[in-house]
Amino acid sequence: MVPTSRTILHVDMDAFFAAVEQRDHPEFRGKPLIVGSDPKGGKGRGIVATCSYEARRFGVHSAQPISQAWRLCPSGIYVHPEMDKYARTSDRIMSILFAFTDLVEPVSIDEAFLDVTGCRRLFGSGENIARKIKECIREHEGLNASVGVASNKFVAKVASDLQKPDGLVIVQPGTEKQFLDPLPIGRLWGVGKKTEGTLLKIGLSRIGQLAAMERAELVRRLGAAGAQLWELAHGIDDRPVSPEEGFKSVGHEITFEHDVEDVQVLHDTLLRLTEKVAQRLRRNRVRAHTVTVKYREADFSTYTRRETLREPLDTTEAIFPLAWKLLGPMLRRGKRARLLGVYGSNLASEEKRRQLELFDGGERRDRRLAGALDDITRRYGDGAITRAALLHPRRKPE
Ligand code: TTP
Ligand code: MG
Repeated sequence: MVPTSRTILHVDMDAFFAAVEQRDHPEFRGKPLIVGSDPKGGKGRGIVATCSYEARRFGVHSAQPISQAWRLCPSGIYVHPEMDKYARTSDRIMSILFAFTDLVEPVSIDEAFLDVTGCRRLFGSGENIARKIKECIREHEGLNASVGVASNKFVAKVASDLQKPDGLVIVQPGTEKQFLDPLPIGRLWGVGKKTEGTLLKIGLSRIGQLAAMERAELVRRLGAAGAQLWELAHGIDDRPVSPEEGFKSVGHEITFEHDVEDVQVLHDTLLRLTEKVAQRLRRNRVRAHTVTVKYREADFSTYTRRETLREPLDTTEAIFPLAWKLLGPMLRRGKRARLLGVYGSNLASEEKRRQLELFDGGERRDRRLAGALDDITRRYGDGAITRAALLHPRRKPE
C-alpha cells in the first residue's frame, strides 16, 4: 500500500425513504413501494421521491412523474414522504459515522464522505471500517447502506454505487484507473446528458477511452471542464473531505489528561465546550440547527448523539441543556471518559434567520446576555466569567 494515500469512504443509503418505510411497516417489505405524491389513480401531477428496489424492476425511479409510475406499477404501494422521520433517521446515521471520525462531510440526507486515513490504527483498514459502519447502521437503524472505499472522493462515490443495494466495493490504491476504465462515461462527475451526448458523438462511451485522449485535445473540445474530466478519468481527485462544506459545522472537543469518572467534571467540561461553540457561532453570525455530542470511553468505544431543531441556536443557555440531555444516555456506570466534544452544524445564517423572524422574547433576552458576555471575554479572555447559574441546578425560569 502506498503510505501517502488517503482512505476515503462514501456511504449512501439504499432506497432511503422507501427503506425507512419498509422498516417501519413490515407489511411493505418485499413489495414494490413508491414514496411520493398522491398518484390519484393515475391522474396525480406530482413526482416519485424514491421507490423500493422491488418497484425499480417495473421501471419506476426517482423524479419520475407519479402518473407514469402508476402506469408502470399499478399494483405498487404508494405512500407520502414523512420528511421529519427521514431527517431524524439521517441524524442518527450521521452520528454513527461521526463516531468513527470527525472528518465526515454529509452530502445529502442519506449520503456522506468520510476521511478515515487518520483512524485506520484505531479501527482497522478502510474495508474493516466500511464493514463496521454497515453493520452498525443495520443493527441500530435496521437499514442497509452501500459503501465505496478508495483513495479519493470521486472513486469512492463511483464505488459505493456499483453494487447497490447492500454493496461494498473496495478500490485499492494504484488500481483506480483499471477500476474506472470499463465504466460508462456517464459515471464521471459533471457529465450530464448534454456532455454525454457530446462525448458519444466523438466516439467516447467508456471512461478508459476518455482517459486515453490527449488532455489538450479534451480541453480544446470541452473547454476547462475537459481538463477536470481528464483527471477524473485517470482516477485523480485531490478534493479534501470537508465537514465545513455541505452542512458547515463548528465544534470543540477535548481529550482528558486522565480518564474521567466524575460526572461533575463532565458537566463542567461540557459547559465550557458549549460556551466555545456558542461563541464561535455568534462570531460567525450563524446558528446551528443540529447539536451533536461526542463521547469516547477509556477503551475508545465512541458514541455520538445529535438532535436537529426547527429553531437554530447560538447561545450557551439554549445549547447546553440540549447537549447535557444528549450526553446523559451515553454515560454508563463504571465507565471512564476519555474524550468529550460538542458540535453545532446545519448552520443558518443571520440573514436567512432575520427573514424568518421566528424568535420569542425569552430567546432575545438570552442573546442580549450572550452579547454582553462576549464583550467581556473579548476584553478579558476566556474564563473571565463562568455562568454560575449553569453550574448549579437551574432555577425555574420566571
Ligand atoms: P438517493 O440516494 O439518490 O436514492 P435512494 O437512497 O432512494 O436510492 P439508492 O439506493 O439508489 O441510493 O436519494 C436519497 C433520498 O433522497 C431518496 O430516498 C429520496 C430523496 N430523493 C428525492 O426526494 N428526489 C430525488 O429526485 C432523488 C434522487 C432523491
Ligand atoms: Mg441513497
